[in-house]
Amino acid sequence: MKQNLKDKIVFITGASDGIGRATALAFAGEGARLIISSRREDKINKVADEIRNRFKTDVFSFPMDVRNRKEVFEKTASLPDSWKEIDFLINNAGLSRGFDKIYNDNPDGWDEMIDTNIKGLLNVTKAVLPGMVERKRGHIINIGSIAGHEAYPNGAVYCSTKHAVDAITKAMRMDLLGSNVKVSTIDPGMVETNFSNVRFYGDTERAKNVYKGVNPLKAEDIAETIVFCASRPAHVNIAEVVILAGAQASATLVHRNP
Ligand code: 8X3
Repeated sequence: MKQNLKDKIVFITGASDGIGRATALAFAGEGARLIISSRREDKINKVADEIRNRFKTDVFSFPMDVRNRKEVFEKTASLPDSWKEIDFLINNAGLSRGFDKIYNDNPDGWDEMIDTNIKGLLNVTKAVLPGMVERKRGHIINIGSIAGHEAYPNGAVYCSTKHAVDAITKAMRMDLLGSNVKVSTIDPGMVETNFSNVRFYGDTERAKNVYKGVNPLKAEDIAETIVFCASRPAHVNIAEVVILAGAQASATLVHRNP
């Protein structure tokens, strides 16, 4: 039987747009109470206002850079008491920077990806997970990628960060065995969000071409899957979901209509 998500506390990082925002809206639709963060204060507060207006649910929003461990620990420790008992952590904050052969690639982008996708995910997990273990309940849902299952040209570092998410998810599940805390990973393929724009440093033309002739996944498709995983009954853990666009057979094999 489906687990009721009403009044559950759900913490989503990187929630100002894309998959994070869509996921926040989807949980709000289930009556959950939301903690949402992203780097930009104005953007995250706007999403919080939208949720309050549309769903009349409780939202607590704040700016947080997952790369900054001190900030992550301080902000999560200073959550008001009524928000402290987090039921679900959606480790969504992540990005891709640069798309080039490894010998031409910009190492600054490597730092951004490793610091956000791997260390950022670990920082937030370290801040939230001990409480879940103590309370003997909770569920962490990591956002991985098809790039965590395959490597592809021009994506060495991005793919390596998502392979890391896959390994962290698997090892966490082992560490948490018997703790009553679940760990899952949702691994999307081609989703049309701001992702490619960020990857190509704001080259919108190049970003648009990624989805040309394809009907890509929408952020809402991923959000729906995350809510499905979160709402399984206690005895069910969906360990891993790989979701591709209908016109996709692998990260790089995509059928395009002319
Ligand atoms: C995003 C999917 O295939 O662009 O994580 O790496 S892909």
